[in-house]
Amino acid sequence: MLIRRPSDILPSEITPRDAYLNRRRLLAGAAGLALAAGLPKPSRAAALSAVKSPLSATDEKLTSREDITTYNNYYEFGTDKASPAAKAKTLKTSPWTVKVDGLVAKPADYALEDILKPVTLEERIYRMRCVEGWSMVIPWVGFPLADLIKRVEPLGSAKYVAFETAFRPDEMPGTDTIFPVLDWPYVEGLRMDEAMHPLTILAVGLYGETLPNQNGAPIRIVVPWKYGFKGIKSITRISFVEKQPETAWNKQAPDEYGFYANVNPKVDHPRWSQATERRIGEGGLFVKRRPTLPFNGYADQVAQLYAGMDLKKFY
Ligand SMILES: Nc1nc2c(c(=O)[nH]1)N[C@H]1C(S)=C(S)[C@@H](COP(=O)(O)O)O[C@H]1N2
Ligand SMILES: [Mo]
Repeated sequence: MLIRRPSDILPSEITPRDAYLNRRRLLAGAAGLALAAGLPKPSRAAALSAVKSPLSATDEKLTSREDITTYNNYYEFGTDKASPAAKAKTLKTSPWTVKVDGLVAKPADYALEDILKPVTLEERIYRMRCVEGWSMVIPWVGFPLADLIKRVEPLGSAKYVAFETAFRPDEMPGTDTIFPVLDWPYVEGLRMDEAMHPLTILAVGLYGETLPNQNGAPIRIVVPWKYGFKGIKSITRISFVEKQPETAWNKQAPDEYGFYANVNPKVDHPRWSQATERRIGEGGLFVKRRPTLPFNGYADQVAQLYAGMDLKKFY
């Protein structure tokens, strides 16, 4: 996206957030009227109440809601950036259960409502960096993954957490192809200490509302110091395991995508540099790329997790 599209210039970029949310409420009212008039009901997000987290990166301008929800990677709905927004509506996100299994004292199929019941939702504004070289600043709504992990009581033998996305060809047109792009279901994993880190969250919303399907509704991982592909969407299974689990991108191209996927400007992707990034929404041909920061700017909080590891080897 080298040329600034007119849709990049949105009220959300030029009005304070409260005014923006009020405008959305007015629009929601208008949708109600449309319903009363017998028009089809647009599928819409629900408001979430969340407390502001001190772990937010608050110094940077938020990426617009429009960009966050229309420039996506969600290969189950196609490989181009616009496909998920156009196609992900078919995913049925309610009812939703997450299977928790493996080396854990309380394995079960947990209904999403039960996962969320005891949780205090937080707004976490995070810098996000995709391995492709673009970045965004996203106001997520979620809660620490550690909260859920503690509740299900992993055994001492559990060293990693493995995640799986729903695999429903009927609802996911990008998976129903002759030559699969990825080996479905999409899978990811974290080392236990990464999963327990306070910055690692399960996100259920953004911009104060439930997640749009294209962003991984109803529940997805967000790990802000790692490349975006670790942020697995629409999770249906969380397994506690002893050995390092397989990950979707590592299986697809092991030389290009490692298990760790820590944002590292010094380790280039085999086909391009990782030294800089383009902030989505900062359009125009002549806008300078930003330098990419080690651990995406979260080094103070997370670098000690990797003390003594050769991060060129464990990329
Ligand atoms: N199930 C699933 N999860 C996924 C992906 C995907 O294709 N399928 N893409 C990943 C990649 S490469 C990125 S950059 C982020 C993008 O998240 P966003 O669209 O909410 O910004 O989702 C990640 N999670
Ligand atoms: Mo990505």
